[in-house]
Amino acid sequence: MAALLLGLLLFAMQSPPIPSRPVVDGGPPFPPTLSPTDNGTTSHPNGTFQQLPQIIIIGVRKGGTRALIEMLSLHSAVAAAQNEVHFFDWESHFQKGLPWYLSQMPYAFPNQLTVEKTPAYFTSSKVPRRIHQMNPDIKLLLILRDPTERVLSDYTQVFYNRLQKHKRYQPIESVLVKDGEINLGYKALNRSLYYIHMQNWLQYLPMESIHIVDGDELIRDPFPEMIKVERFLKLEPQINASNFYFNKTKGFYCLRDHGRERCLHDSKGRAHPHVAPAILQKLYQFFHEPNKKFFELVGRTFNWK
Ligand SMILES: *[C@@H]1O[C@H](CO)[C@@H](O)[C@H](O)[C@H]1NC(C)=O
Ligand SMILES: *[C@@H]1O[C@H](CO)[C@@H](O)[C@H](O)[C@H]1NC(C)=O
Ligand SMILES: *[C@@H]1O[C@H](CO)[C@@H](O)[C@H](O)[C@H]1NC(C)=O
Ligand SMILES: *[C@@H]1O[C@H](CO)[C@@H](O)[C@H](O)[C@H]1NC(C)=O
Ligand SMILES: CC(=O)N[C@H]1CO[C@H](CO)[C@@H](O)[C@@H]1O
Repeated sequence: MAALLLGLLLFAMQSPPIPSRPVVDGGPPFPPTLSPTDNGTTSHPNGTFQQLPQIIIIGVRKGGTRALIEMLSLHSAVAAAQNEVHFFDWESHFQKGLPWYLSQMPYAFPNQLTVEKTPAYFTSSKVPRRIHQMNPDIKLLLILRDPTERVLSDYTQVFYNRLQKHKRYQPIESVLVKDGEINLGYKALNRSLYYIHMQNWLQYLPMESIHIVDGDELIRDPFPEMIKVERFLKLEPQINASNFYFNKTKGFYCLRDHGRERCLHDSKGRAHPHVAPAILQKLYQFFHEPNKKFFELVGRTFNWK
């Protein structure tokens, strides 16, 4: 009973999502917020309760968000939502308001932080203002990979999805290049223009609230990247090297959690399509300037080609 009451008390303390500060640009009003009597879905006799996330993994698509949330879940003070919630980017979800968002959250113990991941948030222009409005002190994790690699992964995912549904698909070269030039209309290309999206986030949230995880490093050697994540989130150091082991068949790391071993879904390690070296070269060149702008914006460089 004490645990239940504590849970409710903590919920009451953490729930006010109504920003005390004025909205930055006076956008449309926020949909229905939580009322103090709204306890229905928030507590459970086993001492757990639902809370709005204190941490959101905002992207990027194909950056390694699934790996990141799985690795973060190794920490006992983290409760992670299973599915991608798409609250801030899908209008039909957003209009249901924060009570609905809350109902999508995992049951957490009072000492746990809640995290959800929706990779589409990073590139959706409406999302930064909405997240800031819910909680200006939110902590964001953004996992990025080499923009060219990311485009190829993005294409590969769409390609397999269409293949499965027996739909037509275009060869990669014809979506990447139009009339001999890089095709700016290709959406996957835009998603890799990180600085454009980052500028939008930084209008609403300070860099101190956003930790960038190096997705290429996380794949190569997850442990050091996860130490940085723990530190950023001010979590007690708990994740350790024995939580990871290299699977030679797969060619990447799998997780060991209290003796339980698990690897990510096979789609996560798919080979990319072959791209003509000349086009690949063009792509690397194309991202050179945008990458530089991104490094300046975030005050940090990445080992991208
Ligand atoms: C507590 O109850 C919730 C709601 O039924 C359930 O989802 C969760 O798994 C339970 N947690 C534990 C640790 O028993
Ligand atoms: C890329 O996306 C951003 C944000 O959605 C948009 O403002 C911009 O016009 C797009 N650029 C191109 C070249 O499509
Ligand atoms: C690493 O963490 C696991 C729990 O996830 C624990 O059982 C183990 O003792 C830890 N190992 C070291 C070397 O701290
Ligand atoms: C390593 O990966 C292979 C291929 O996906 C899989 O069959 C096997 O179970 C994995 N082994 C371990 C110990 O994770
Ligand atoms: C523990 C607690 O206060 N539960 C209340 C939550 O709200 C419903 C009505 O909406 C009450 O019936 C519960 O007693």
